[in-house]
Amino acid sequence: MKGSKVLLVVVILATLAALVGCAAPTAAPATSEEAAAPAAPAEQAKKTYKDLVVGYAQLGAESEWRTANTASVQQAAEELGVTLKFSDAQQKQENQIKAIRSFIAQGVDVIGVPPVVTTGWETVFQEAKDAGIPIILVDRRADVPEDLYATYLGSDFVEEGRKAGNEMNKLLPEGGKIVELVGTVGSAPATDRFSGFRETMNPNIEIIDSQSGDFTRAKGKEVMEAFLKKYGAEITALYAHNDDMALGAIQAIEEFGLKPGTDIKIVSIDAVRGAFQAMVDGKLNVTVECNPLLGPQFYDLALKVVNGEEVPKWVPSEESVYYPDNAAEILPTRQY
Ligand code: GZL
Repeated sequence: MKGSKVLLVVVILATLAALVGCAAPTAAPATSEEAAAPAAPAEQAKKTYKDLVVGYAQLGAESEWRTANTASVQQAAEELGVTLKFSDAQQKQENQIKAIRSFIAQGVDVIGVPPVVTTGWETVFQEAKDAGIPIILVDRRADVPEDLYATYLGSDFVEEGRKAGNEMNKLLPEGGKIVELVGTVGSAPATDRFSGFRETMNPNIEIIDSQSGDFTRAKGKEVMEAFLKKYGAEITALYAHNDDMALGAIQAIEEFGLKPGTDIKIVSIDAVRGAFQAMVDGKLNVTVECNPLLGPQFYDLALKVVNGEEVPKWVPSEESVYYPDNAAEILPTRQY
């Protein structure tokens, strides 16, 4: 009897336990892996400017435009509290590539680069991608697959060339023979300004010579001296791919004994302060703006890219065209 009573008590207790939830768990016990798995990570904390680390592989210091671009990038970093690692490649691609590799090794969040020429970037951009560091093309484009850079912030150089061609047509309604100072060979601005100009230039204008002045004042003067020696007063106008080369050419034209802006009309690009002063002095006839003040826009894009936000593949700069008639009034307002 006793045994049966004990059994009855056990059955009653087991039933009670089940009813008050003390029952053995129905789910299978956690495996060691599941038990060790960390909680789902909270949403990755978004970076702010203050904890953003940026590498900028500047191409050089060849022109007033580049100086202004560097100042804009450095000043905006300071104002925003961004940690900027900056390098100057003295217009040598191998130095820009070294700088990018150094930024990768330092583990920056994002790299900005104005490629000195359009080719030769695929390997190092792939290294950055493999390291999970986005590349932002600033100022100049590179001929690489679109998955190797996050976005391009810069001008439409072909449109700048078209504008310059239209301005040359206005200066030479009867046509004429012109010479051309080309920018750095192989660079996006030189290639595009070359082709854009030829899209709009009137057929009564003949380009009798075209040489590279590498975007510098010194080289622009040197090449213009050679043009003047060869063609002299046959030259009715000059198309310069940037103001620095135009300012060098102006010196050469004066030393040759001709009047820049009158005997030889000049169309240039950038709209730096030196160009406005030359227009005030009657030595330059027009300058097509190319905006170097890209610092604030660059960091805005950098933060968005690092935080995984969508950005357009190309963010074009807003630009205008300037003439002598109001150059004196505008000059004091120019930031570069
Ligand atoms: C254009 C820039 C060019 C300028 C030159 O965006 O890359 O390089 O026109 C500069 O003055 O040297």
